[in-house]
Amino acid sequence: MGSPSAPPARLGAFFSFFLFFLLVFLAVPWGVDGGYNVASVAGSKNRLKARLDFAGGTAPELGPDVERLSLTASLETDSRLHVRITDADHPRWEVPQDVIPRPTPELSLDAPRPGGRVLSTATSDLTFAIHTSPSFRFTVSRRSTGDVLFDTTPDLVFKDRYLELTSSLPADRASLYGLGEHTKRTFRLQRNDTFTLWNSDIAAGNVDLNLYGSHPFYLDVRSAPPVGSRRGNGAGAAHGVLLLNSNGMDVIYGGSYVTYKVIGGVLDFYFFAGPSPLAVVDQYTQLIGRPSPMPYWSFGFHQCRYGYKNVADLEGVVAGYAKARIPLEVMWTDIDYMDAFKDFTLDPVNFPADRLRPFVDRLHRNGQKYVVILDPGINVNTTYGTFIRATKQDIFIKWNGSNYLGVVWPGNVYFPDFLNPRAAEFWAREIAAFRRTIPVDGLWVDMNEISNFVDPPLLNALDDPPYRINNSGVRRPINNKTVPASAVHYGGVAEYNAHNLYGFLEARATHAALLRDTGRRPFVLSRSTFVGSGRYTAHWTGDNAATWDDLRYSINTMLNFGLFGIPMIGADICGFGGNTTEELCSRWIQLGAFYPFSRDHSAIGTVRRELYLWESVTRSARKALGLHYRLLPYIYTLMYEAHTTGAPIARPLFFSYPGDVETYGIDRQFLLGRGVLVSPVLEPGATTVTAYFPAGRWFSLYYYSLAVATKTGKRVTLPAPADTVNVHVAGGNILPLQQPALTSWRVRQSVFHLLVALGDDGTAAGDLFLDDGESPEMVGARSKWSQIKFSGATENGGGVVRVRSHVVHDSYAPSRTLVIGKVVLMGLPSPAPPKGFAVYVNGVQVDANTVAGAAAGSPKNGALGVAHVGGLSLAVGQEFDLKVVMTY
Ligand code: MIG
Repeated sequence: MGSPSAPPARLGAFFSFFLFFLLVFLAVPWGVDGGYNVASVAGSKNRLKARLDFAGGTAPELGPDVERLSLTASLETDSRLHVRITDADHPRWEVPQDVIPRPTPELSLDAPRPGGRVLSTATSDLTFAIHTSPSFRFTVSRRSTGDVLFDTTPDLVFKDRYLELTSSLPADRASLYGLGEHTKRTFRLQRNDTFTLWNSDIAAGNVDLNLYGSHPFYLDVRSAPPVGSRRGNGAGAAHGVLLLNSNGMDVIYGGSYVTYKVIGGVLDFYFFAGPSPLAVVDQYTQLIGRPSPMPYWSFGFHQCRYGYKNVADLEGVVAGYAKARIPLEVMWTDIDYMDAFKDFTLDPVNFPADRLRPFVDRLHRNGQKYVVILDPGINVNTTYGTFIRATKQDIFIKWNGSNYLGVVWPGNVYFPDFLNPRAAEFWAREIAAFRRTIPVDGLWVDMNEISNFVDPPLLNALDDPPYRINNSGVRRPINNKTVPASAVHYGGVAEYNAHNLYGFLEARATHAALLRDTGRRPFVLSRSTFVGSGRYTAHWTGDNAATWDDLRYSINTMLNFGLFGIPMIGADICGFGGNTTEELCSRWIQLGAFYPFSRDHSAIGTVRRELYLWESVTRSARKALGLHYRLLPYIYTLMYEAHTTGAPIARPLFFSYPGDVETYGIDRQFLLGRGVLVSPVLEPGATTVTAYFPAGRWFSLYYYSLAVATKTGKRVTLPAPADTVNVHVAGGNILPLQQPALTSWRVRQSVFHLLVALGDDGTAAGDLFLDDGESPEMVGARSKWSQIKFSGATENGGGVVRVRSHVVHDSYAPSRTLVIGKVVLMGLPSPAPPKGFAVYVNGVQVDANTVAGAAAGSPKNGALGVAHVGGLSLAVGQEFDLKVVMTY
């Protein structure tokens, strides 16, 4: 190679070789050189402790290096590895135990014994190893495949206000998701994506900026086993990585590496073994807390607007929905209802109690709900009761010796310090008192990043740390448009450390307040969130714009919050900012009807966008929401799954098809649960949609007919007329459905249908969870619920289909009076495939008794048969064995 006689091809090869190194050189994150040496290691097979000594050589402008570090690593469960690196000699800020309770390394490492530098047990798929050359670094590997999942570089930096750690990634095999909150153009991370985490009131219409919440968690799916891997096909193995840290940070994803640059706290990593994506979120939410159950009604459709003028305006909107026969479950009111934007007050002219209260009572009589907004800032005003009580309780955030004075909608405000237990108590009392006047069903907590209309001055070093995170994309000071980092919370905690926790803490206090006052399951919607917020709150994506781009990006954010353990998530339907158009709004409700949290909302001064305002939008809304309401029992069952296992309600395709690498980049479609695929139109002027269908059979949920059958997965262009969104169910699933109605309360009383979509193997399965939808706990000692498992299978080469129900739990009494009136069988095998065939139901038995009057109807021709078995009356809470005999 390189000899003078080398042919040009080899010269070319030489140059590509050279170019390769040049690229590698350019791709390596040249951060701050640092490093530590391993001074000692002690431990056992599943826990170890190491001491690291500073080896020298880092940027002095970022402050002095911490001389001695302490590392603890522990296999806390069979699927969770915890690695924590902190100052060996001085305590540092960490996410409080009270925020995320977790086993402390001290507790789990009582008696370290001398041992190796490796953690590995027979039952854990994760292994951990400390390496000492050229200096300290560590790796996390998957034992079953030998795949290295996390592989730190030796240039660890640990200063008081600057921590830096990089892990290499196999660029060709790793697909990463998560890290937020940011509006992203794609769901899968792109090389050179950077994520600044610093909660900020920045409109969601901006891509790639730090928004309202902080979630330093990613999920990594590896597409193929590493070269030379010890065991079979590792394709689709997923793991999760959390950096449990509430300080500001930049996370840089370079394709072949991920770098964390953090301005405080400790390096507290958790690794979740998966290997399925569902297992990762299960393991993740086991640590950070399971998603709170949401009331049944919150899965209905919500209408809001910033700028409703008065109670008559609200009444007109409710009437508009009723007249158009579009479901409306929840009416909302933004800050307009308040007297001069003061929390817990009513505008005496436009929203007086004697007008608003009867309005809310009427909603309630009609089975509808009412939610209002609260902002954290309490107006500084000595004639305002809430302010007087808060002042007496002394619960505000402090700064420079007195309450920190900010400016938000009401003018001058102080902010309750929700780290102070007295603040939560104050909040609960104000909410309870307000509910005596207006019995709201839920609360919406906005502006809790905290948003501030003024920029506080820089008081001390905390306000201007040596490393500037990329706040707002321009490295603007962390103090801008929020409470100063030098502000002080209860217990002397600096805002610098606790900033990202404020929304979490306010949502927690609001959740507790509602629970205490109502005794029912709270509904809280919070703009700002942190790791674990799903325990208390739903989330919406914030101030998007009425653009086709934002319509599309809403899927990415929705899927991300599913990973973050906040499955109740949606974007402002029809777009918040700017003027929407009829077509955009029509397509938006077609997608938004399938957001777990489905709310139309818009900004003051923009065109109104209630769904009944246009004929075409009305048609779309009726059709999409009609299907959504039929799916309510299925969706609510997904809430149960989310609450008990962390499974997102809206999921990326790879959650069900992790072995299909084609699904890894799909973010224009998503799944509800395991097998309902939503493929919305996301472009203007389109009358078709090109959608990817993973291997299997897919049936239209509108036509109950086979739409796509594929052995390998394929892209299909489907008609998408103006009023229609494509929604399909995968073979293998059984969906419990009810009848559409204008409120969920009416849906709940209607007859069930079971939709049995048989898979290629002739079987199907599905679940149903039922309770009253509003008891505080979904499952627990005091709650009553029913859980039923359905299974379907063909017998006799398709001549018989058996559908069985297995009652796992049945303490929710109405499940005995609710009945399944109809079973639809889809995917009946064809004896003569190319020609098509007709199928007739010949007899129906329940538990071996022939059912008189069970009518068989509408056989269909086609490659796979469909049969409707009506006239049934199968009690939901009782086991049955339904046998349908077919002739062809
Ligand atoms: O400064 O309450 O994201 O949904 O309509 C704006 C008025 C304050 C921001 C929220 C938006 C809400 C608006 N709020």
